[in-house]
Amino acid sequence: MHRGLLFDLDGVLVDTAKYHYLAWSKIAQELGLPFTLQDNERLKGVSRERSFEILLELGGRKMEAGKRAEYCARKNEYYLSCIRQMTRREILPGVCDFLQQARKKDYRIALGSASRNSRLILERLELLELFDAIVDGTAVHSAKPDPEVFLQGAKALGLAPGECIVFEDARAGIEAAHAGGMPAVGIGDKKDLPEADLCLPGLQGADLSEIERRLAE
Ligand code: B16
Ligand code: MG
Repeated sequence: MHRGLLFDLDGVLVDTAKYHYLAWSKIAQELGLPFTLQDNERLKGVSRERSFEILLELGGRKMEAGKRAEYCARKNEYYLSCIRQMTRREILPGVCDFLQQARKKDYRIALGSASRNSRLILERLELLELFDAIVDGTAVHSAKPDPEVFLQGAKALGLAPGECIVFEDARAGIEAAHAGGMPAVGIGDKKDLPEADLCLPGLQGADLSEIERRLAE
C-alpha cells in the first residue's frame, strides 16, 4: 500500500499538447520550418527549450542561444493565450473522480510536471486545491528522464520515493519514476509505454485498490 500519488500534467490530467502544437506551429510558420502533428509527439514531456531545439533540428537549422530564448518566450505567449481560456470542461475523463477517490483514501497528492505554466493550468481547471504539493518546471533543474521532479514531489509530500506511485503518459516520465525508485502507471498503450508497471487507457473508471493489487503482483 502506497501513501502518495504523483501526477504528470499534460496527457494525464489534461490535453495541453494541442495548445503546445498550435503555439509551436506559429513559430514554425514564422521561421519557415516544417512541423506536423506527428512531429509534435516528440515534444511531449520535453522542456520548452529542448522542444525548440527539436523544432530547429527538424528543419536542419541552427540558432544562437539568445535568439532561441526570444523564440521560446514568444511561443510561451502564444501558448498562454490558449491556456488562459481553458475551463474545467477540459479536464480529462475520470480525473476528478480519481482525485476525490485518492483523497477519501488519505493518499497525499502532488503534481510532477515539466511545465512552468502548470499552476496557471490547475487554477483554470479549478483543481489546485486537490493538490498537496506542486513540483514543476519552475522548481526543477533536470528534466525527465532525470528523477528530480518526482523525488522533489515525494519529499514535498513528506514521503519516501517508494511510498509513492507515479502516473505518466511519456516514456521519459516512466523512466524518471523508475530512476527515482517509484512504480509507474502508464497512461496510454502498453506498446508505447513498455516499461510501465501497468498501463491504463486513462483515469476514467480507475480504481486505486485494483491499481495497488496489480502493482503488488
Ligand atoms: P511549458 P508535462 C510538458 O508537460 C509538456 O508535455 C511538454 O510538451 C512541454 O514542452 C513542457 O511541459 C514544458 O511546458 O512550456 O509550459 O513550461 O507532460 O511534463 O506535464
Ligand atoms: Mg505528460
